[in-house]
Amino acid sequence: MTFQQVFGYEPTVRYSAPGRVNLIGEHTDYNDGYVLPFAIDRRTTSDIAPREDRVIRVASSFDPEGGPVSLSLDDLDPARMDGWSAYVFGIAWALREQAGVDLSDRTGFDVFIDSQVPVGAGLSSSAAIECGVALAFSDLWELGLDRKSLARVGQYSENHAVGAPTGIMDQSASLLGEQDAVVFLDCRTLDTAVVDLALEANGLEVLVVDTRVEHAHATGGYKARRDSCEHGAEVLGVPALRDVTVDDLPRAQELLDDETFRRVRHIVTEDQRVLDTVRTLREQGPRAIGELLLASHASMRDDFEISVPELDLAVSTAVEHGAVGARMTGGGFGGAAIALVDREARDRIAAAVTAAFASAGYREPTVFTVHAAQGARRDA
Ligand code: GAF
Repeated sequence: MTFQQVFGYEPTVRYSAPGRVNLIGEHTDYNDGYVLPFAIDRRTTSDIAPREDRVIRVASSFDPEGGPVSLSLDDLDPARMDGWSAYVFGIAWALREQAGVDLSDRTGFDVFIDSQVPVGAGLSSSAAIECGVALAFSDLWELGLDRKSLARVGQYSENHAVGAPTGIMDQSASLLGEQDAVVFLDCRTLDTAVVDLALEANGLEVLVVDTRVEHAHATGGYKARRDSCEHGAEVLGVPALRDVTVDDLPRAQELLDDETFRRVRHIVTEDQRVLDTVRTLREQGPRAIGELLLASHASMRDDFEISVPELDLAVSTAVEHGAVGARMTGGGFGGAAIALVDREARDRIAAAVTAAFASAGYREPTVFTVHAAQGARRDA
């Protein structure tokens, strides 16, 4: 399906934004910590044409109902948004609520979304929609918002219109990503540095194993982890777990119950692993980060308890067959793992993971490579 087929005329602009893979730094974003994601070469496009009235109409290639769904700028309210269209309407609403944009004399748009980012795989298909739409609305309404402000708008929409209590990593990666580089983000200040990944020069690739175990962050475990972290910070008397260091952990263990302590230990050690990964990438290159990736996975499996057997199997099989390192990526409870592999070992490792899933009786995973790509942009 296309914009033309749904709306009966041609769009005037096309924007696109990528999904993301997080190299390391999981669940640290809402703890004011550090993350190291990159935007991937799988994008979501938004074909758009301005309208003369105040209506926004949205349709997508993945909507089984076919659409379009309409909402007037006069009726923007999360209570009136549901399903995937909330990712689009929510951006207009968040521009008003979070960024303070006056929408009272604006006109609407027809929007058609098409996604190459697999939905539910933990690769931020939601941020890819939000960020392309946020950049487009900001440009078309001539708001002049910078990309960090748009990331905050996207996160606000995700939190309050979609209802998922996520941090700011995914929107930042989708908006700030650059080719062949990772985005080192301090989630407290939103200071960023682009760090060279240099995979090609080192003969390496990133393999994604989508376990096809679907996760959802609007419910369940994600929020429970966030609550534990907030509880831990409160008992330790700090604004956020970012303010706890590895040296503080023995004292934290005395003050916290066992489960909260393990959640806290994951965040504190993961923040340190992000800093160590940035330093290692800069000083030694990507071949030297394998142990850090593995330690991150172990911490998510044992302390934060957000892995699933399929992710553990993907990681252990990739490493047994020669991956430099591997870990689950994203929020957990399903989704995808990444493996850093030699280019020539890629097909062998992918086949080994697929075979291990078959032997274990798991659903066949989808395995593919990703490259670090440019963030949201106008394409046409
Ligand atoms: C999801 C969230 F959207 C991010 O904000 C982040 O917390 C991540 O899970 C875990 O690192 O992708």
